[in-house]
Amino acid sequence: AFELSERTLREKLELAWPPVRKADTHKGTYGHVLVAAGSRPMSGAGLLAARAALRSGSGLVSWALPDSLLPALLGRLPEAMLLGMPDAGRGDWSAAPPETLAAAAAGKQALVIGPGMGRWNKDGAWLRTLWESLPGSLPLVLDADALNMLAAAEAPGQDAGGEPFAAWPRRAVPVVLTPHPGEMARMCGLSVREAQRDRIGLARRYAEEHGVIVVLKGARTVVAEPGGRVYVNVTGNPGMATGGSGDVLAGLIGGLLAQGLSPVQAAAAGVYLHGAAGDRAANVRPSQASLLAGDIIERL
Ligand code: NPW
Ligand code: AMP
Ligand code: MG
Repeated sequence: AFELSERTLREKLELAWPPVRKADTHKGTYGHVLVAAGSRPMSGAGLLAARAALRSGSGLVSWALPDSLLPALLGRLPEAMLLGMPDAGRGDWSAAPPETLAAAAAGKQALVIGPGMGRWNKDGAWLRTLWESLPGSLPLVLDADALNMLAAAEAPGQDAGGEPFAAWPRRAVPVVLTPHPGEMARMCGLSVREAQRDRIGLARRYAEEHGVIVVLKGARTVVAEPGGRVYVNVTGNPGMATGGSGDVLAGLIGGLLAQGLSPVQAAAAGVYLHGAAGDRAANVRPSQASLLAGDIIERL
């Protein structure tokens, strides 16, 4: 496994680093990311993901959220555009057809799905329908409740088109999955203990078998790509063990994808930057405990 450093980003991942903006560019140059996130009790997850996508440098950010939450959120993130999804007044995603979200993704360069969405879909069929409705060339980040839908599709007796995730049609651009160990355990039918035993091996096998980029989070986050290459992150600190940190990472990776980074470049650069920003936010050891997820965004 390669240690994730700026040198690795440049030399192994062939990323122009540090990123530099050319003078003759405009917001259209830097991509438009759609963030599908948040529900009534977890609208903050959507705010964090969309704000992190903006801080990543993407040109435009749209945030799709349940329609009845819109009035309360107007003005909370003026830089983002809000897209209300049908919600029958419930403030959740249970009445939002996946086809409606797919239509909203037209013309976007990346889509982030999952932070704070909630767990209304018990068999993964919602995500499977979305999967079929989106162009295969659209880069995706699946996080949090989108990963729970993948896990649900795997569970015996469930039905997401009758197939486990490994049998879903491959996309032209590999998807980025960002599980924490609890989500990884659910996706693999393991206990958290088992999932943590061989993090590099598990992430590598999952990436290979499913043709996806796996970001297995936690202290020393592992990034694995199909073909066997693995990167281990060295930035970050336990101050980041706080609600919303992962929602920030998902938005950040989505924003990097929208700017044209490849899935593995966006995942690796996102993980590295997220940890480095978390280190700046914690700054000195005693203040780690007070770190908020929003502080990570402000240090990007
Ligand atoms: P345990 O029991 O704590 O040791 P869930 P969630 C395990 C949204 N949020 N190492 C953990 O283990 C998210 O986006 C909204 C080892 C437990 O078993 C989701 O939509 C916020 N184990 C939703 O909430 C802020 C680890 O995983 C399980 C681990 C639910 O997401 C908060 C817990 O995971 C949140 O982001 C590790 N490093 N990390 C908002 N402000 O709106 C986790 N586990 O049940 O998937 O719950 O991660 O809170
Ligand atoms: P989530 O559980 O989805 O909110 O994601 C938590 C985020 O914080 C991930 O990016 C983790 O890698 C990061 N994180 C959590 N705990 C630690 C830790 N002890 N050291 C470094 N990073 C951490
Ligand atoms: Mg999370």
